Amino acid sequence: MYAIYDKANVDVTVTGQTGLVKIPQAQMTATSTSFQPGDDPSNALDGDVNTWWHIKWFGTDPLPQSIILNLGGAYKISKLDYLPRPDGGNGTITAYNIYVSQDGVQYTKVASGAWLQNNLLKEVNFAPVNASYIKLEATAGSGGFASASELNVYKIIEAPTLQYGNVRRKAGHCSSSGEIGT
Ligand SMILES: [Ca+2]
Repeated sequence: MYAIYDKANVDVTVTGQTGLVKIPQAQMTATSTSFQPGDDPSNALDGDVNTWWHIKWFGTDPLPQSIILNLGGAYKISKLDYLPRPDGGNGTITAYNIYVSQDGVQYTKVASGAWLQNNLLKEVNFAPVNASYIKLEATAGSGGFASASELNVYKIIEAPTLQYGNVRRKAGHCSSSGEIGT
C-alpha cells in the first residue's frame, strides 16, 4: 500500500506500488524548452527506442532544460519512467527534477535525484498527485545535454467514487436548528 498525500512532497519515494497503469503514449503530447530539429520532443512518446528528444547541439541551450508532457487528461499519477538513448551517450540525464501541474502553469516539484550515466531504464516513484502535466527537468547530463528516448507516466486505478448526493436524511428527522428528531 502507499500513502495518499494531500499535497505533493519533495523527495518522497514510494516503493512497491501496485495498481498502476501506463497512460497511453498516444494520448499524450510533448513540448520542450529546447530541441534539435529532428530530435523533437514527440520522439520521447513514439514507442521507438531508436528515436529521441535531444536539446540543441553545440551547447547553445545550456542546462537546465525540460521536456513537458501533456497527459491528455487529469489523473492521479505516481511514477515516471525515463529510458535514455540506447548508447547512453550525449544527453543522458544524470540529475533531474520532476514537477507536476494541473493547469500547465503552476508546477509543483514531486521528485529529484541523480541517475547513473547508462542506457538502463530509470524509474521514479513519488507520492500520488493529481496532474494533467508532468515536467522532467534535466539539471545535469552527459556532455552538458539532455535527451530522452522514451518517457512513460503511470496513473493509479481509482476505486469508484461514492455518490454522496444519494445519501439524504429523511424529512422530519432533522430540525432547522440541526437537532435530530425522533
Ligand atoms: Ca522514441
